[in-house]
Amino acid sequence: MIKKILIANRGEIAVRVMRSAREMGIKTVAVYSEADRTSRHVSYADEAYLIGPASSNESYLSIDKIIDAAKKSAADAIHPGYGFLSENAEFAERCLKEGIIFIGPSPESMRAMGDKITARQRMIKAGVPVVPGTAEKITSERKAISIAKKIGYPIIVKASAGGGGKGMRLVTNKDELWDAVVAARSEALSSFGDETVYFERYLESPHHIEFQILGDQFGNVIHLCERECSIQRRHQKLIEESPSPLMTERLRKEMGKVAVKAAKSVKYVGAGTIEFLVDKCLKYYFLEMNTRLQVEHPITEQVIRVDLVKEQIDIANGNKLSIKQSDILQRGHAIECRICAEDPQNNFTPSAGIIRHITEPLGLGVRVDSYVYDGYEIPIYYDSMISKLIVWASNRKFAIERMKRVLHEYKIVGVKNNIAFLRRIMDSKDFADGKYDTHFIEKQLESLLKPVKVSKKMTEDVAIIAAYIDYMINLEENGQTINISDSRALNKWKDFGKQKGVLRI
Ligand code: MV4
Repeated sequence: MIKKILIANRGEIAVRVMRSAREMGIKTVAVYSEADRTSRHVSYADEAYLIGPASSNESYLSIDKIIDAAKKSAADAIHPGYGFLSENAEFAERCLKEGIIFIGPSPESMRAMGDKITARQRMIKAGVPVVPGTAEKITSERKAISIAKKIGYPIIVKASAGGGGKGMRLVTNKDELWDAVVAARSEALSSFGDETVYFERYLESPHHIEFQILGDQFGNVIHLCERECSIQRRHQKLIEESPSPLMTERLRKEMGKVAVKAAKSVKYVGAGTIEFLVDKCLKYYFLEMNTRLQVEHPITEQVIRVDLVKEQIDIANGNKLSIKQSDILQRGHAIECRICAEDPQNNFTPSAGIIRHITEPLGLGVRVDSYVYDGYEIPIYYDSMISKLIVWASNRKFAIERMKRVLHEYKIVGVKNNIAFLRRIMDSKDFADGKYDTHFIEKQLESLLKPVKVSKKMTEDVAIIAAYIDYMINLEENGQTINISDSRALNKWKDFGKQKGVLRI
Protein backbone atom coordinates (compact mmCIF):
# COMPACT_ATOMS: atom_id res chain seq x y z
CA MET A 1 0.00 0.00 0.00
CA ILE A 2 1.36 3.37 -1.06
CA LYS A 3 1.74 5.66 1.96
CA LYS A 4 3.93 8.42 0.56
CA ILE A 5 4.24 9.73 -3.01
CA LEU A 6 7.00 11.89 -4.43
CA ILE A 7 5.77 14.09 -7.27
CA ALA A 8 8.55 14.41 -9.85
CA ASN A 9 7.11 17.56 -11.34
CA ARG A 10 6.27 21.20 -10.64
CA GLY A 11 3.46 23.73 -10.94
CA GLU A 12 -0.21 23.03 -11.36
CA ILE A 13 0.09 19.29 -12.09
CA ALA A 14 2.18 18.70 -8.96
CA VAL A 15 -0.53 20.42 -6.89
CA ARG A 16 -3.23 18.47 -8.76
CA VAL A 17 -1.62 15.12 -7.93
CA MET A 18 -1.05 16.07 -4.27
CA ARG A 19 -4.72 16.97 -3.88
CA SER A 20 -5.84 13.42 -4.69
CA ALA A 21 -3.06 11.93 -2.58
CA ARG A 22 -4.18 14.02 0.40
CA GLU A 23 -7.79 12.88 -0.03
CA MET A 24 -6.52 9.29 0.03
CA GLY A 25 -4.53 9.86 3.23
CA ILE A 26 -1.23 9.56 1.37
CA LYS A 27 1.70 11.82 2.33
CA THR A 28 3.19 14.00 -0.40
CA VAL A 29 6.77 14.91 -1.22
CA ALA A 30 7.59 17.84 -3.51
CA VAL A 31 10.85 18.31 -5.37
CA TYR A 32 11.80 21.77 -6.56
CA SER A 33 14.48 23.73 -8.34
CA GLU A 34 16.08 26.95 -7.12
CA ALA A 35 13.67 28.88 -9.35
CA ASP A 36 10.66 27.23 -7.68
CA ARG A 37 11.21 27.95 -3.97
CA THR A 38 7.99 30.00 -3.84
CA SER A 39 5.88 27.73 -6.04
CA ARG A 40 2.57 26.56 -4.55
CA HIS A 41 3.52 22.93 -5.14
CA VAL A 42 6.31 23.31 -2.57
CA SER A 43 4.16 24.83 0.19
CA TYR A 44 1.29 22.43 -0.51
CA ALA A 45 3.38 19.29 0.02
CA ASP A 46 4.00 17.61 3.37
CA GLU A 47 7.75 17.66 2.64
CA ALA A 48 9.87 19.33 -0.02
CA TYR A 49 13.39 18.73 -1.34
CA LEU A 50 15.55 21.15 -3.29
CA ILE A 51 16.99 19.14 -6.18
CA GLY A 52 19.07 21.64 -8.12
CA PRO A 53 19.32 24.81 -10.17
CA ALA A 54 16.59 26.28 -12.36
CA SER A 55 17.68 24.43 -15.49
CA SER A 56 15.36 21.42 -16.01
CA ASN A 57 18.28 19.23 -17.05
CA GLU A 58 19.83 19.67 -13.62
CA SER A 59 16.60 19.37 -11.62
CA TYR A 60 13.27 18.02 -12.91
CA LEU A 61 15.00 15.93 -15.59
CA SER A 62 17.71 14.54 -13.32
CA ILE A 63 16.86 10.90 -12.59
CA ASP A 64 19.59 10.64 -9.96
CA LYS A 65 18.46 13.69 -8.01
CA ILE A 66 14.83 12.61 -8.00
CA ILE A 67 15.65 9.05 -6.91
CA ASP A 68 17.88 10.52 -4.20
CA ALA A 69 15.00 12.68 -2.88
CA ALA A 70 12.67 9.67 -2.98
CA LYS A 71 15.11 7.70 -0.85
CA LYS A 72 15.75 10.53 1.60
CA SER A 73 12.02 11.01 2.10
CA ALA A 74 11.28 7.26 2.13
CA ALA A 75 8.60 7.71 -0.52
CA ASP A 76 7.20 4.39 -1.73
CA ALA A 77 5.99 5.72 -5.07
CA ILE A 78 6.73 8.39 -7.67
CA HIS A 79 4.12 10.19 -9.76
CA PRO A 80 5.77 11.81 -12.80
CA GLY A 81 2.95 14.18 -13.85
CA TYR A 82 3.22 15.19 -17.53
CA GLY A 83 6.28 16.39 -19.48
CA PHE A 84 9.71 16.07 -17.85
CA LEU A 85 10.39 12.37 -17.08
CA SER A 86 6.79 11.18 -17.46
CA GLU A 87 7.39 9.22 -20.68
CA ASN A 88 10.98 8.25 -19.99
CA ALA A 89 11.20 4.43 -19.91
CA GLU A 90 14.67 4.58 -18.37
CA PHE A 91 13.28 6.51 -15.41
CA ALA A 92 10.43 4.03 -14.92
CA GLU A 93 12.97 1.20 -15.05
CA ARG A 94 15.23 2.91 -12.50
CA CYS A 95 12.28 3.33 -10.11
CA LEU A 96 11.54 -0.40 -10.37
CA LYS A 97 15.21 -1.22 -9.76
CA GLU A 98 15.25 0.97 -6.65
CA GLY A 99 12.09 -0.66 -5.30
CA ILE A 100 9.99 2.45 -5.82
CA ILE A 101 6.55 2.18 -7.46
CA PHE A 102 6.38 4.18 -10.70
CA ILE A 103 2.80 5.46 -11.05
CA GLY A 104 2.47 4.74 -14.75
CA PRO A 105 2.81 1.95 -17.28
CA SER A 106 5.66 -0.55 -17.62
CA PRO A 107 8.91 0.55 -19.34
CA GLU A 108 8.04 -1.96 -22.12
CA SER A 109 4.67 -0.30 -22.88
CA MET A 110 6.37 3.11 -22.81
CA ARG A 111 9.03 1.93 -25.28
CA ALA A 112 6.49 0.29 -27.59
CA MET A 113 4.55 3.56 -27.88
CA GLY A 114 7.48 5.99 -27.63
CA ASP A 115 8.90 5.00 -31.00
CA LYS A 116 6.38 5.93 -33.74
CA ILE A 117 7.47 3.31 -36.27
CA THR A 118 7.25 0.57 -33.63
CA ALA A 119 3.88 1.91 -32.46
CA ARG A 120 2.53 1.92 -36.03
CA GLN A 121 3.70 -1.64 -36.61
CA ARG A 122 2.17 -2.82 -33.32
CA MET A 123 -1.12 -1.08 -34.15
CA ILE A 124 -1.30 -2.54 -37.66
CA LYS A 125 -0.75 -5.98 -36.14
CA ALA A 126 -3.49 -5.34 -33.57
CA GLY A 127 -5.94 -4.30 -36.30
CA VAL A 128 -6.01 -0.62 -35.35
CA PRO A 129 -6.34 1.73 -38.37
CA VAL A 130 -3.26 3.91 -38.93
CA VAL A 131 -2.74 6.70 -41.48
CA PRO A 132 -1.57 5.18 -44.79
CA GLY A 133 2.23 5.37 -44.90
CA THR A 134 5.48 3.49 -44.53
CA ALA A 135 5.98 0.72 -42.04
CA GLU A 136 9.77 0.99 -42.12
CA LYS A 137 12.32 3.80 -41.98
CA ILE A 138 13.41 5.81 -45.00
CA THR A 139 16.97 5.04 -46.17
CA SER A 140 17.64 6.22 -49.74
CA GLU A 141 16.33 8.94 -52.07
CA ARG A 142 15.39 6.50 -54.82
CA LYS A 143 13.41 4.33 -52.39
CA ALA A 144 11.86 7.41 -50.78
CA ILE A 145 10.49 8.63 -54.11
CA SER A 146 8.98 5.28 -55.03
CA ILE A 147 7.42 4.83 -51.56
CA ALA A 148 5.99 8.36 -51.68
CA LYS A 149 4.48 7.69 -55.10
CA LYS A 150 2.65 4.66 -53.72
CA ILE A 151 1.30 6.61 -50.72
CA GLY A 152 0.33 9.64 -52.82
CA TYR A 153 0.98 13.35 -52.16
CA PRO A 154 0.72 15.40 -49.99
CA ILE A 155 3.02 13.49 -47.66
CA ILE A 156 4.16 14.27 -44.15
CA VAL A 157 7.68 13.28 -43.10
CA LYS A 158 7.77 12.44 -39.40
CA ALA A 159 10.50 11.64 -36.91
CA SER A 160 10.04 8.21 -35.37
CA ALA A 161 11.19 9.49 -31.99
CA GLY A 162 9.20 12.69 -32.45
CA GLY A 163 6.37 14.47 -30.74
CA GLY A 164 4.92 17.94 -30.58
CA GLY A 165 5.52 18.60 -34.27
CA LYS A 166 9.32 18.51 -34.12
CA GLY A 167 11.04 16.76 -37.00
CA MET A 168 7.92 17.02 -39.18
CA ARG A 169 7.87 18.25 -42.80
CA LEU A 170 5.01 18.62 -45.26
CA VAL A 171 5.76 17.67 -48.88
CA THR A 172 3.45 18.34 -51.84
CA ASN A 173 5.52 16.88 -54.72
CA LYS A 174 8.51 14.67 -55.44
CA ASP A 175 10.92 17.55 -56.10
CA GLU A 176 10.61 18.68 -52.47
CA LEU A 177 10.81 15.19 -51.00
CA TRP A 178 14.48 14.57 -50.36
CA ASP A 179 15.23 18.06 -49.00
CA ALA A 180 12.39 17.56 -46.53
CA VAL A 181 13.76 14.18 -45.48
CA VAL A 182 17.22 15.68 -44.91
CA ALA A 183 15.78 18.61 -42.92
CA ALA A 184 13.48 16.40 -40.82
CA ARG A 185 16.38 14.03 -40.12
CA SER A 186 18.71 16.72 -38.85
CA GLU A 187 15.95 18.26 -36.70
CA ALA A 188 15.12 14.81 -35.31
CA LEU A 189 18.78 14.09 -34.58
CA SER A 190 19.31 17.33 -32.66
CA SER A 191 15.98 17.11 -30.77
CA PHE A 192 15.79 13.40 -29.98
CA GLY A 193 19.23 11.97 -30.76
CA ASP A 194 17.63 9.71 -33.38
CA GLU A 195 17.40 10.63 -37.06
CA THR A 196 14.92 7.93 -38.11
CA VAL A 197 12.06 9.34 -40.20
CA TYR A 198 9.08 7.77 -42.00
CA PHE A 199 6.23 8.88 -44.28
CA GLU A 200 2.50 9.25 -43.83
CA ARG A 201 -0.17 10.48 -46.17
CA TYR A 202 -0.96 14.07 -45.04
CA LEU A 203 -4.55 14.60 -43.88
CA GLU A 204 -5.62 18.12 -44.87
CA SER A 205 -7.98 19.33 -42.12
CA PRO A 206 -8.19 16.69 -39.44
CA HIS A 207 -9.72 16.79 -36.00
CA HIS A 208 -7.54 15.73 -33.13
CA ILE A 209 -9.65 13.46 -30.95
CA GLU A 210 -8.20 11.37 -28.15
CA PHE A 211 -9.60 8.61 -25.94
CA GLN A 212 -8.74 8.32 -22.26
CA ILE A 213 -8.11 4.74 -21.20
CA LEU A 214 -7.43 2.99 -17.90
CA GLY A 215 -5.83 -0.43 -17.57
CA ASP A 216 -5.18 -2.48 -14.42
CA GLN A 217 -2.53 -5.10 -13.68
CA PHE A 218 -4.97 -7.92 -14.51
CA GLY A 219 -5.42 -7.07 -18.18
CA ASN A 220 -8.70 -5.16 -17.76
CA VAL A 221 -8.88 -2.03 -19.93
CA ILE A 222 -11.71 0.49 -20.22
CA HIS A 223 -12.06 3.77 -22.10
CA LEU A 224 -13.47 6.97 -20.60
CA CYS A 225 -14.71 8.49 -23.87
CA GLU A 226 -13.11 11.24 -25.91
CA ARG A 227 -11.60 14.68 -25.69
CA GLU A 228 -11.67 17.06 -28.65
CA CYS A 229 -8.28 18.80 -28.80
CA SER A 230 -8.26 20.48 -32.21
CA ILE A 231 -8.00 24.06 -30.90
CA GLN A 232 -4.22 24.36 -30.83
CA ARG A 233 -1.46 26.67 -31.98
CA ARG A 234 1.90 25.30 -33.10
CA HIS A 235 1.13 21.94 -31.50
CA GLN A 236 0.29 23.57 -28.17
CA LYS A 237 -3.30 22.77 -27.26
CA LEU A 238 -5.27 25.76 -26.06
CA ILE A 239 -8.86 24.62 -25.57
CA GLU A 240 -10.18 21.09 -25.10
CA GLU A 241 -13.73 19.85 -24.73
CA SER A 242 -15.64 16.67 -24.02
CA PRO A 243 -17.75 15.41 -25.74
CA SER A 244 -16.39 16.32 -29.19
CA PRO A 245 -18.91 18.29 -31.28
CA LEU A 246 -17.99 15.93 -34.14
CA MET A 247 -18.76 12.71 -32.30
CA THR A 248 -21.76 10.44 -32.75
CA GLU A 249 -22.78 7.71 -30.33
CA ARG A 250 -21.94 5.06 -32.94
CA LEU A 251 -18.49 6.47 -33.68
CA ARG A 252 -17.71 6.85 -29.97
CA LYS A 253 -18.49 3.19 -29.38
CA GLU A 254 -16.37 2.10 -32.32
CA MET A 255 -13.37 4.34 -31.57
CA GLY A 256 -13.59 3.48 -27.87
CA LYS A 257 -13.37 -0.22 -28.72
CA VAL A 258 -10.37 0.44 -30.98
CA ALA A 259 -8.67 2.49 -28.23
CA VAL A 260 -9.12 -0.37 -25.76
CA LYS A 261 -7.74 -2.80 -28.36
CA ALA A 262 -4.70 -0.53 -28.90
CA ALA A 263 -4.00 -0.34 -25.17
CA LYS A 264 -4.46 -4.08 -24.64
CA SER A 265 -2.04 -4.86 -27.47
CA VAL A 266 0.81 -3.27 -25.49
CA LYS A 267 -0.42 -4.71 -22.14
CA TYR A 268 -1.06 -1.18 -20.95
CA VAL A 269 -1.32 -0.53 -17.21
CA GLY A 270 -2.40 2.82 -15.78
CA ALA A 271 -3.93 5.94 -17.34
CA GLY A 272 -3.12 6.53 -21.00
CA THR A 273 -4.42 8.29 -24.08
CA ILE A 274 -4.92 7.06 -27.62
CA GLU A 275 -4.73 9.97 -30.07
CA PHE A 276 -6.59 9.84 -33.36
CA LEU A 277 -6.81 12.06 -36.40
CA VAL A 278 -10.37 12.17 -37.72
CA ASP A 279 -11.15 13.47 -41.21
CA LYS A 280 -14.30 15.16 -42.53
CA CYS A 281 -15.84 11.82 -43.52
CA LEU A 282 -15.36 10.69 -39.89
CA LYS A 283 -12.67 8.22 -40.89
CA TYR A 284 -10.29 7.85 -37.96
CA TYR A 285 -6.62 6.89 -37.75
CA PHE A 286 -4.37 6.07 -34.80
CA LEU A 287 -1.80 8.85 -34.40
CA GLU A 288 0.10 8.07 -31.21
CA MET A 289 -0.34 6.95 -27.64
CA ASN A 290 0.53 9.14 -24.66
CA THR A 291 1.67 7.00 -21.78
CA ARG A 292 1.00 9.58 -19.07
CA LEU A 293 -1.68 11.66 -17.38
CA GLN A 294 -2.41 14.55 -19.75
CA VAL A 295 -2.77 18.29 -19.21
CA GLU A 296 -6.40 18.12 -20.35
CA HIS A 297 -7.41 15.18 -18.11
CA PRO A 298 -9.81 17.33 -16.00
CA ILE A 299 -12.49 17.55 -18.71
CA THR A 300 -12.75 13.76 -18.66
CA GLU A 301 -12.96 13.87 -14.85
CA GLN A 302 -15.85 16.35 -15.08
CA VAL A 303 -17.99 14.46 -17.61
CA ILE A 304 -17.19 10.92 -16.38
CA ARG A 305 -17.12 11.91 -12.68
CA VAL A 306 -13.92 10.05 -11.82
CA ASP A 307 -10.68 11.16 -10.20
CA LEU A 308 -8.05 9.98 -12.69
CA VAL A 309 -5.17 10.45 -10.24
CA LYS A 310 -6.97 8.34 -7.65
CA GLU A 311 -7.51 5.67 -10.32
CA GLN A 312 -3.79 5.81 -11.20
CA ILE A 313 -2.85 5.31 -7.55
CA ASP A 314 -5.39 2.49 -7.08
CA ILE A 315 -3.99 0.73 -10.15
CA ALA A 316 -0.40 1.18 -8.93
CA ASN A 317 -1.49 -0.36 -5.61
CA GLY A 318 -2.45 -3.50 -7.54
CA ASN A 319 -6.21 -3.04 -7.25
CA LYS A 320 -8.59 -4.20 -9.95
CA LEU A 321 -10.42 -1.46 -11.85
CA SER A 322 -13.42 -0.49 -9.75
CA ILE A 323 -15.43 0.73 -12.76
CA LYS A 324 -16.74 -1.35 -15.65
CA GLN A 325 -17.13 -0.09 -19.21
CA SER A 326 -20.92 -0.21 -18.77
CA ASP A 327 -20.63 2.21 -15.80
CA ILE A 328 -19.02 4.84 -18.01
CA LEU A 329 -21.45 7.53 -19.09
CA GLN A 330 -20.43 10.94 -20.38
CA ARG A 331 -22.65 13.42 -18.59
CA GLY A 332 -23.09 17.05 -19.67
CA HIS A 333 -20.26 19.01 -21.26
CA ALA A 334 -16.84 20.16 -20.06
CA ILE A 335 -14.45 22.72 -21.57
CA GLU A 336 -10.90 23.54 -20.54
CA CYS A 337 -9.00 26.71 -21.38
CA ARG A 338 -5.26 26.82 -20.78
CA ILE A 339 -4.32 30.10 -19.10
CA CYS A 340 -0.84 31.12 -20.20
CA ALA A 341 1.47 33.95 -19.20
CA GLU A 342 2.17 35.00 -22.76
CA ASP A 343 1.38 37.90 -25.07
CA PRO A 344 -0.86 36.92 -28.00
CA GLN A 345 -0.38 40.40 -29.50
CA ASN A 346 3.37 39.80 -29.60
CA ASN A 347 3.58 36.41 -31.27
CA PHE A 348 2.64 34.70 -27.98
CA THR A 349 5.97 35.60 -26.36
CA PRO A 350 6.17 34.23 -22.79
CA SER A 351 5.69 36.92 -20.15
CA ALA A 352 7.55 36.14 -16.93
CA GLY A 353 7.33 38.43 -13.90
CA ILE A 354 5.39 39.18 -10.74
CA ILE A 355 1.64 38.64 -10.59
CA ARG A 356 0.57 41.93 -9.00
CA HIS A 357 -3.01 40.84 -8.67
CA ILE A 358 -5.00 37.72 -9.46
CA THR A 359 -8.72 37.00 -9.09
CA GLU A 360 -9.68 33.45 -9.98
CA PRO A 361 -13.27 32.75 -10.98
CA LEU A 362 -15.61 30.84 -8.68
CA GLY A 363 -19.19 29.67 -8.73
CA LEU A 364 -21.31 26.85 -10.09
CA GLY A 365 -19.58 24.41 -12.43
CA VAL A 366 -16.12 25.97 -12.19
CA ARG A 367 -12.74 24.38 -11.52
CA VAL A 368 -9.37 26.13 -11.56
CA ASP A 369 -6.23 23.95 -11.51
CA SER A 370 -3.50 26.43 -10.67
CA TYR A 371 -0.33 26.96 -8.66
CA VAL A 372 0.08 30.76 -8.68
CA TYR A 373 -1.07 33.46 -6.28
CA ASP A 374 -0.95 37.21 -5.58
CA GLY A 375 2.67 38.38 -5.56
CA TYR A 376 4.04 35.16 -7.13
CA GLU A 377 6.87 35.63 -9.59
CA ILE A 378 6.52 33.42 -12.67
CA PRO A 379 9.97 32.01 -13.50
CA ILE A 380 11.29 32.25 -17.04
CA TYR A 381 12.62 28.71 -17.12
CA TYR A 382 9.50 26.62 -17.60
CA ASP A 383 6.25 26.36 -19.52
CA SER A 384 4.12 29.50 -19.71
CA MET A 385 0.92 27.71 -18.66
CA ILE A 386 -0.02 28.99 -15.19
CA SER A 387 -3.44 27.44 -14.75
CA LYS A 388 -6.28 25.57 -16.36
CA LEU A 389 -9.80 26.86 -16.27
CA ILE A 390 -12.37 24.09 -16.50
CA VAL A 391 -16.14 24.45 -16.63
CA TRP A 392 -18.90 21.89 -16.59
CA ALA A 393 -22.52 22.44 -17.63
CA SER A 394 -25.43 20.27 -18.69
CA ASN A 395 -24.84 20.87 -22.39
CA ARG A 396 -22.36 22.47 -24.81
CA LYS A 397 -24.22 25.76 -25.18
CA PHE A 398 -24.39 26.28 -21.41
CA ALA A 399 -20.74 25.26 -21.04
CA ILE A 400 -19.69 27.94 -23.54
CA GLU A 401 -21.83 30.53 -21.74
CA ARG A 402 -20.24 29.52 -18.46
CA MET A 403 -16.73 29.67 -19.94
CA LYS A 404 -17.43 33.21 -21.18
CA ARG A 405 -18.61 34.18 -17.69
CA VAL A 406 -15.53 32.76 -15.93
CA LEU A 407 -13.13 34.27 -18.47
CA HIS A 408 -14.81 37.58 -17.61
CA GLU A 409 -14.26 36.98 -13.87
CA TYR A 410 -10.62 35.92 -14.28
CA LYS A 411 -8.31 38.90 -13.66
CA ILE A 412 -4.52 38.78 -13.84
CA VAL A 413 -2.51 41.99 -13.44
CA GLY A 414 1.27 42.23 -13.78
CA VAL A 415 1.96 39.66 -16.49
CA LYS A 416 0.61 39.46 -20.01
CA ASN A 417 -1.83 36.60 -20.49
CA ASN A 418 -4.11 34.98 -23.06
CA ILE A 419 -7.47 35.46 -21.30
CA ALA A 420 -8.78 38.04 -23.80
CA PHE A 421 -7.63 35.80 -26.67
CA LEU A 422 -9.54 32.85 -25.21
CA ARG A 423 -12.62 35.06 -24.91
CA ARG A 424 -12.40 35.88 -28.61
CA ILE A 425 -12.43 32.18 -29.42
CA MET A 426 -15.46 31.64 -27.16
CA ASP A 427 -17.19 34.52 -28.95
CA SER A 428 -16.49 33.18 -32.45
CA LYS A 429 -19.41 31.79 -34.41
CA ASP A 430 -17.44 28.84 -35.76
CA PHE A 431 -16.55 27.75 -32.24
CA ALA A 432 -20.15 28.15 -31.08
CA ASP A 433 -21.25 26.00 -34.04
CA GLY A 434 -18.59 23.39 -33.25
CA LYS A 435 -17.16 23.96 -36.71
CA TYR A 436 -13.43 23.82 -36.28
CA ASP A 437 -10.45 21.59 -37.03
CA THR A 438 -6.73 21.64 -36.17
CA HIS A 439 -6.21 24.72 -38.41
CA PHE A 440 -8.79 26.92 -36.62
CA ILE A 441 -6.38 29.30 -34.85
CA GLU A 442 -3.98 29.82 -37.79
CA LYS A 443 -6.96 30.49 -40.09
CA GLN A 444 -8.70 32.88 -37.67
CA LEU A 445 -5.58 34.45 -36.14
CA GLU A 446 -6.10 37.92 -37.60
CA SER A 447 -9.65 38.34 -36.34
CA LEU A 448 -8.76 36.73 -32.98
CA LEU A 449 -6.01 39.33 -32.49
CA LYS A 450 -7.94 42.39 -33.66
CA PRO A 451 -7.44 45.08 -31.03
CA VAL A 452 -10.49 46.10 -29.00
CA LYS A 453 -12.14 49.24 -30.39
CA VAL A 454 -11.78 52.01 -27.83
CA SER A 455 -13.47 55.35 -28.38
CA LYS A 456 -11.53 58.61 -28.18
CA LYS A 457 -13.58 59.64 -25.17
CA MET A 458 -12.77 56.44 -23.29
CA THR A 459 -9.07 56.89 -24.01
CA GLU A 460 -9.21 60.41 -22.63
CA ASP A 461 -11.05 59.35 -19.50
CA VAL A 462 -8.61 56.51 -18.85
CA ALA A 463 -5.73 58.98 -19.31
CA ILE A 464 -7.29 61.36 -16.78
CA ILE A 465 -7.70 58.58 -14.22
CA ALA A 466 -4.15 57.37 -14.84
CA ALA A 467 -2.87 60.91 -14.32
CA TYR A 468 -4.83 61.17 -11.09
CA ILE A 469 -3.42 57.86 -9.78
CA ASP A 470 0.06 59.01 -10.74
CA TYR A 471 -0.56 62.27 -8.87
CA MET A 472 -1.59 60.39 -5.73
CA ILE A 473 1.39 58.05 -5.93
CA ASN A 474 3.68 61.06 -6.33
CA LEU A 475 2.19 62.70 -3.25
CA GLU A 476 2.79 59.54 -1.32
CA GLU A 477 6.35 59.14 -2.58
CA ASN A 478 7.06 62.73 -1.54
CA GLY A 479 6.15 61.82 2.01
CA GLN A 480 2.71 63.33 2.01
CA THR A 481 0.29 61.12 3.78
CA ILE A 482 -2.03 59.95 1.09
CA ASN A 483 -2.13 56.24 1.66
CA ILE A 484 -3.36 54.26 -1.34
CA SER A 485 -5.14 51.91 1.07
CA ASP A 486 -6.70 54.94 2.81
CA SER A 487 -10.37 54.60 2.08
CA ARG A 488 -10.76 58.37 1.64
CA ALA A 489 -8.02 58.45 -1.00
CA LEU A 490 -9.55 55.45 -2.72
CA ASN A 491 -13.02 56.95 -2.61
CA LYS A 492 -11.70 60.15 -4.06
CA TRP A 493 -10.34 58.17 -7.01
CA LYS A 494 -13.55 56.19 -7.34
CA ASP A 495 -15.66 59.39 -7.25
CA PHE A 496 -13.44 60.80 -9.94
CA GLY A 497 -13.96 57.74 -12.10
CA LYS A 498 -17.69 57.69 -11.49
CA GLN A 499 -17.96 61.37 -12.27
CA LYS A 500 -16.25 60.59 -15.57
CA GLY A 501 -18.74 57.79 -16.14
CA VAL A 502 -16.13 55.11 -16.73
CA LEU A 503 -16.24 53.33 -13.38
CA ARG A 504 -19.04 51.13 -12.11
CA ILE A 505 -17.85 50.19 -8.63
C1 MV4 B 1 -0.45 14.53 -39.08
C2 MV4 B 1 -1.26 15.52 -39.64
C3 MV4 B 1 -1.84 15.26 -40.86
N1 MV4 B 1 -1.62 14.08 -41.47
N2 MV4 B 1 -0.27 13.36 -39.73
C4 MV4 B 1 1.12 17.10 -35.41
C5 MV4 B 1 1.79 16.72 -34.15
C6 MV4 B 1 2.04 15.28 -34.25
N3 MV4 B 1 1.66 14.66 -33.03
C7 MV4 B 1 1.24 14.79 -35.41
N4 MV4 B 1 0.72 15.93 -36.08
C8 MV4 B 1 0.03 15.83 -37.23
N5 MV4 B 1 0.16 14.69 -37.91
C9 MV4 B 1 -0.85 13.17 -40.89
N6 MV4 B 1 -0.65 12.00 -41.52
C10 MV4 B 1 -1.43 16.70 -38.95
C11 MV4 B 1 -0.78 16.86 -37.75
C12 MV4 B 1 -1.02 18.09 -37.10
C13 MV4 B 1 -1.74 18.13 -35.89
C14 MV4 B 1 -2.21 16.99 -35.26
C15 MV4 B 1 -2.90 17.07 -34.08
C16 MV4 B 1 -3.14 18.30 -33.50
C17 MV4 B 1 -2.68 19.43 -34.09
C18 MV4 B 1 -1.97 19.37 -35.29
C19 MV4 B 1 -1.51 20.52 -35.90
C20 MV4 B 1 -0.83 20.48 -37.07
C21 MV4 B 1 -0.56 19.25 -37.66
